[in-house]
Amino acid sequence: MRQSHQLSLVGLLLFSLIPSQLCEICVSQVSSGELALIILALGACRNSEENLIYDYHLIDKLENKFQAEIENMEAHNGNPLTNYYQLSLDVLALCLFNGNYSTTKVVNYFTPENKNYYFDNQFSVDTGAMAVLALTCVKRSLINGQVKTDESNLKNISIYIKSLVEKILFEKKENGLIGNTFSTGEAMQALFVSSDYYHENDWNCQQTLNTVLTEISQGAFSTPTAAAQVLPALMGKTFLDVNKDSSCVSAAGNFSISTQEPVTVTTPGSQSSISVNYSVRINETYFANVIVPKGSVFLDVMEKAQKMNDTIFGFTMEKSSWGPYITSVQGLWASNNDRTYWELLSGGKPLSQGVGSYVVHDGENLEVRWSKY
Ligand code: B12
Repeated sequence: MRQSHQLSLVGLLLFSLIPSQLCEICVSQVSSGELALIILALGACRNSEENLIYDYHLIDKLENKFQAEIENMEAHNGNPLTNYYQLSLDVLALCLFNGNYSTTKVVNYFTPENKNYYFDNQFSVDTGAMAVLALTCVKRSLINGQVKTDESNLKNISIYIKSLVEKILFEKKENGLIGNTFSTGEAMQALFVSSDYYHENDWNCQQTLNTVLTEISQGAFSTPTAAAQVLPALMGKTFLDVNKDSSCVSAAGNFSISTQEPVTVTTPGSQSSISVNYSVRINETYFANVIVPKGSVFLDVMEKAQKMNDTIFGFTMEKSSWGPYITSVQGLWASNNDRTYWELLSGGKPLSQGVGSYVVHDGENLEVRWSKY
């Protein structure tokens, strides 16, 4: 057979395999939490898209991924493949879409003292909030009798929710934010579903909402993921509403906020370049003074330093829903099994934005530090 014929036959074969194979490949590459989010998104609208969950057996696949997370914890000192935010998304999606999960395992792994709720000894409000949503779903299924279990599991789940809600409320700031700007929307969702566990006076919802709206108008939620995470709370909705009968269009209501992107004004004669101090800290610290155009982000500084000295400032990153995530510097790779990562700091303080969004300032001391969480 001539080579061109062979090629077209191979092409035809590949083409006929593509839809199902491609989906298999995609699903095997995503993390457990990404798959859970896909299921939640597909299930949010009562239309044909919802069938994809069942046509492609996404629930079975999520059950396997959740199991892999648990096995990794057993093999690696209690550290999941990803993190507890994603394990909570897994339990939430399995619970909402009638997947199989063991209530006893949930009770064993989601104790509020578990180290995975903390990063560097700091309670992660985002993680705690997602766990409250997952545990509330499990609790409701137990009460409705959809899932059978013994009384002690139900009692423990209630105790966990109460304790996590206390920890979330403990992170409430004077201006009403809970944790930081980006965790507040998820904390609000957790507080919406757990009002039996705190007193009315413990949380001023209106104050929190007003501060979030102010932050929105200042452009804090311009990243699509940040906007997606805060939107349900602004609509008074939670992830537990995802499988309720509602058409997505009517849920949009008449909600409107105008946002203003921060404008950078360049007056004639103003500086067009700035100088920043950049350092990489492992055991010792490596310094560089870097000149970048005004308005540059942290990533521009890292790229410039890398050009100056690839051995010392060389780095890798991967795309994520929040933008570029730094995975290695000087060939030293972050690892979930060891709980290590590359922390971003300015003036010695951790940043609350990533390298792709954080705009650097003249004279600033920027640092990427090899850290444990
Ligand atoms: C778990 C987590 C981490 C873990 C990630 C490793 C792990 N074990 O999974 C650790 C503790 C290492 C971490 C580090 C950081 N994080 Co973090 N993290 C989270 C958390 C709680 C869940 C992320 C997740 O799994 N999402 C679900 C999956 C399905 O989505 P995903 O996009 O595939 O998830 C991946 C990325 O989100 C990535 N990632 C995690 N954090 C960050 C931060 C940024 C800026 C980027 C680009 C990517 C990224 O890791 C996830 C797993 O692979 C979120 C909370 C939230 N509300 O989203 C905060 C969150 C995303 N992190 C945040 C921040 C600021 C950081 C740091 C920049 C902190 C710092 N000063 O160093 C660093 C990242 C630095 C870097 N190397 O680029 C902010 C981002 C806010 C923003 N506007 O950009 C969030 C929203 C927390 C918050 N409320 O402030 N983080």
